Amino acid sequence: MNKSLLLAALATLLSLPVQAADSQPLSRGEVRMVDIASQKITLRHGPISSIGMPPMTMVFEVEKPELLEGISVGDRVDFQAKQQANRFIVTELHVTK
Ligand SMILES: [Cu+2]
Repeated sequence: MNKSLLLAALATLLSLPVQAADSQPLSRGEVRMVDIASQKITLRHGPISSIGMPPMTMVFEVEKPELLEGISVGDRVDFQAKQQANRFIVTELHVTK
């Protein structure tokens, strides 16, 4: 294998985790509490594969306050969350019909 092929193969390998993170499926949840003032939402959620979390009920921060617009207790939602140290942050949130 020549050097440029090797570099191309390496670049492909290195880019894989990024692509996998982008294509993570949304997780399912049900809204238990919405706290607009502190930008937090309590969800009873299913498994979150992107951060390896089993189903539970817990509080998340939201990345942007707009994510909480139109969200009510009892809504079923699809969402995406990320972990930053010991903080869990919702980055995407949609009510499912
Ligand atoms: Cu959890």
